[in-house]
Amino acid sequence: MTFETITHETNAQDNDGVTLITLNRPKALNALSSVVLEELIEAFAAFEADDTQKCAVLTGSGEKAFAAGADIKEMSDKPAADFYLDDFFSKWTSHLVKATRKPWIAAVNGFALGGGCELAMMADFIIASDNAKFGQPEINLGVAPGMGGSQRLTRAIGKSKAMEMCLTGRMMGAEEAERANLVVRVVPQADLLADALKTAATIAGKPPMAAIANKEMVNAAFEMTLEQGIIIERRIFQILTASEDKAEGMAAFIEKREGQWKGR
Ligand code: DAK
Repeated sequence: MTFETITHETNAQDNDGVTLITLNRPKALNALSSVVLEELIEAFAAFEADDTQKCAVLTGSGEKAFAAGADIKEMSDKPAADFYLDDFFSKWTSHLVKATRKPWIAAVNGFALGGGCELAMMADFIIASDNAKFGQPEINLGVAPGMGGSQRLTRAIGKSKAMEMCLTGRMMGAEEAERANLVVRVVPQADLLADALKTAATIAGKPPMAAIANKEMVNAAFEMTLEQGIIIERRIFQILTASEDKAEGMAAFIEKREGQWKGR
């Protein structure tokens, strides 16, 4: 697929079922304009619809930024009524997250600020380069997070740190982000994409329906009580026991061979 502000590549390495989506406005530090928004939604819809693609990686082009936030130049003279009437950012906060049930990873290479941090947190998990910097600096512009940052950051790193970051606008470096559980791990910048693609390929090699189910279960932990979440987990587990991949997976284990997945 061809886009203006992002690139979209299926089977990023060796027909591996991994889609690579790259924010591609490096001169503007991959700022998230409304065109980027529309194109990302389209790219994620294509990923979801393509049965050959099992896991995606989202990253930023250039060495400086994953995304330095929503496009300030585009927003600067937009009337408040338009923000309200267009329900600005609703497409990001609800649409994009629900656009795919398949797993996807954010590979954060440099600044992930404002909407960039919020976009990364929409991923199933984040792998960061050693120069990554996360922040919600919207307060410096007289606004506040508008794509879920106050909620997802708080759930990820706890109230104290999230509150301090939102109120001061300070950036958090990669090591601190790992200590705070915002990211899975930190790798040298030169290794980031390879690490993320390899991780995605590992996931893409798992039984696809079980991957979707595992994602759904973990996400349920953020939406419901422990008791409700445990019921959801048990029900999904029980459904998976009826799948062809469960029969294949257990047979493959007993026969000491690799499983051949059908995704059903
Ligand atoms: N938007 C547009 N352009 C950006 C940008 C952004 N967010 N960030 C950087 N750029 C552009 C710069 O303008 C510059 O372009 P030229 O001047 O060369 O044309 C180019 O990228 C390189 O940036 P710098 O020259 O500034 O590079 P430095 O290395 O000196 O600094 C920086 C890097 C990341 C520290 C700095 O660029 C920076 O502070 N950027 C802004 C970071 C930021 O504030 N992000 C949050 C954006 S606000 C809501 C409405 C709005 C929002 C929320 C809710 N509601 C209605 C509900 C706000 C959301 C946001 O994300």
